Amino acid sequence: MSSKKELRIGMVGYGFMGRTHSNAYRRVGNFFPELEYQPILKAICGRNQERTQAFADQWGYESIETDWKKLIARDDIDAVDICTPNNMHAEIAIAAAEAGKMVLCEKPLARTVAEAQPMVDAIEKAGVPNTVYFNYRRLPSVTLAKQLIDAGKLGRIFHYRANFLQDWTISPELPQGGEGLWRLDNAAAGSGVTGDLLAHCIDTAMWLNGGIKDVSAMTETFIKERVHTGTGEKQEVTIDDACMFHCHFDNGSLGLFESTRYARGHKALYTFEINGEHASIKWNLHDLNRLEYFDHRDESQERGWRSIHVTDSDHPYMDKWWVPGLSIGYEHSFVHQIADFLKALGEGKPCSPTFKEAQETQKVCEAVLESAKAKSWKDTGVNW
Ligand code: SOE
Repeated sequence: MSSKKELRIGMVGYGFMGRTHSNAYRRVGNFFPELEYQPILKAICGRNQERTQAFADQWGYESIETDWKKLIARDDIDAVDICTPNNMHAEIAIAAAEAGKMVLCEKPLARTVAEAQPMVDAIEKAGVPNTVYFNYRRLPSVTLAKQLIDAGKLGRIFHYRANFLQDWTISPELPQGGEGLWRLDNAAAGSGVTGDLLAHCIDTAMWLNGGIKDVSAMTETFIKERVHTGTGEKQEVTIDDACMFHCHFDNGSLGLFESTRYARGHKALYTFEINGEHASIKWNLHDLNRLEYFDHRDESQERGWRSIHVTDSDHPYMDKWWVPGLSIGYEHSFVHQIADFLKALGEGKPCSPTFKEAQETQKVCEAVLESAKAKSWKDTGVNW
């Protein structure tokens, strides 16, 4: 019999994100044995009974629900994990918080700032532990970048550059809406690449380099009409297929961000580069165990970009995994997020990014979309 405290999870949604979160809950206890809490996969909730049961069998959930309200009403659920399309985040999160459940929500927090605000209010009123899955922060290479910046290695920061490039929506035959393709439907997603991909870049950027003050953006929708899976009819596409913006950070540095689903050849190329007075950092998701570092203070003849393989036991999180030199992957960022959530829970501390912090990212996304529409600079109102 384990001496650990149980954290009984009820998850809503079993798509791609349902798998990443479920995997993390299953792995975390094996690799972070010191944690006071052990997640228990109590229930998975989805509308289709057969497929929900199949998911439960595959991932080891004890039971299923087909109505999320019933899941939230259950006494044997401590934490609700939301993996649904974005348009359902608010209703579920608010109801879960009001029922006194902890809430872990997939990004982006909501479709708009207005939709996210009552979520933040409900969470704060209920005082329940919460977090939003901006998982890339938890890759050891990205956390190492944070440590180097916080230690002052870069000195004053001048530039922050980030891209998130994909190519999966180029075909005009691809419908919008429905399972898997709700990301193309503005009613379900709230936006296109801005909420789906740039939200990641913005979260990482503000975590590493502080608040974003104002933005100037442009967006494009390359395919103007697509068949909607719901109606079977061709309908206007209102998501942003591509978005570029530049910005000022509170610390005076300049930011440049680009995201698109039309960069042929790129599946999920998230990159960032930060240029400081003394040093620069480069990172890319396709080589996620590495961090590139250039330090101008090195001896001039030996000066150059170092490629740090972030797999040593003194690198962030890496003492938990294999032996030095052996890599980890994308899924580990989710394991680390759950580990950090459980650690914070044990210590009675918040786990960043909280709903309140994710609302700041939402504000930047909204300012970006408004700026593109108005063709003018917009203040974000961010308080980082
Ligand atoms: C979209 O293709 C997507 O799956 C995003 O929704 C995720 O947040 C991102 O991490 C990878 O790409």
